[in-house]
Amino acid sequence: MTKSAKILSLGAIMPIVDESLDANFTVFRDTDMTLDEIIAAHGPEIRAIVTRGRSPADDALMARLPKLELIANFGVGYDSIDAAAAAKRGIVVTNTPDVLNDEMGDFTMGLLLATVRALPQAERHLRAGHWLDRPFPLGNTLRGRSIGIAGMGRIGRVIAKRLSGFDLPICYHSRNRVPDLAYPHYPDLKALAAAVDVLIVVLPGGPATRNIVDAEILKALGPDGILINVARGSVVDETALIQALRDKTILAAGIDVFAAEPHVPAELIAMDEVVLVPHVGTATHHTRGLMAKLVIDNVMSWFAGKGAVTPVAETPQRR
Ligand code: 8YV
Repeated sequence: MTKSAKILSLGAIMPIVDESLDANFTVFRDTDMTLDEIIAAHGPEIRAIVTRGRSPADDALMARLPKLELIANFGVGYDSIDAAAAAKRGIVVTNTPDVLNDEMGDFTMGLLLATVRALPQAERHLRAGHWLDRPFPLGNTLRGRSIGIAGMGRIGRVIAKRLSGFDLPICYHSRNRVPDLAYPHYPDLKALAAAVDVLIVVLPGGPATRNIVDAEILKALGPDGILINVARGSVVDETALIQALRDKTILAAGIDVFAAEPHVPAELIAMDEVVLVPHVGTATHHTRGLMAKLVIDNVMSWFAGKGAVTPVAETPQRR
């Protein structure tokens, strides 16, 4: 173990991660001093970045850290990290896959049901005392709907498994058909949107999927359509979504992730037919604890000379 290794920590992650890193390494945090100050004083010696993905770990940052070997991301989605640039520089990127799949499956069912059955709105009705005057109006149902999942990776599969208990037709979009999945596959996202009336988005973020759910996809989803986004805010064109909700091009939306978190467009906040939650898909003690452990395991294993535990596909090598 290289106890003296210097690590840059980007964003507040979890106390357990901080404690573990502090016990084993020299850690500089952008929550204590500015990134420029850290790099000016220690840039040439920093060997790892630990990040929660709020600020970019791009090629420009990597270029300023000549000894960088490892970028450990707290989260399965690593769209804030330029993994291709890391690969070119021989830097290994790790994420936290699998440990959050079930949590995301549970959460997505919750957001779906909350949105379709207007549970937050019903609760607001009760809390405001309106029940004393009038019943909560009849609303939408999941019955008779078909569900499309955009993105059939590890989380998509768990979502499909959960949904299979709902007795509704399921189909999915992904670049390639998943060989062991019997659900109808749509290589074209627009065709999937046109075929279903609930679209659950679980695609990875990044340039390849930026605004992929645009006005055209929402139009294809149609006036009875419900959009659920548990992926990344960048995947949905927020302006188009606001317009589609206003024009009743789609019926409703349940959104966990936003383009400029923690900022949420005022137009969405003003709309009663959307359910908005603050990127809480994995936000439980249980799952965030597992994610934290995996981040620590990656860093410890790396500096013990045993390689990364969960390197991402772009950087499979173990230096
Ligand atoms: C976390 C996530 O909210 O895993 C992901 O990709 O988006 C979430 O689990 C996030 O990584 C923590 O900042």
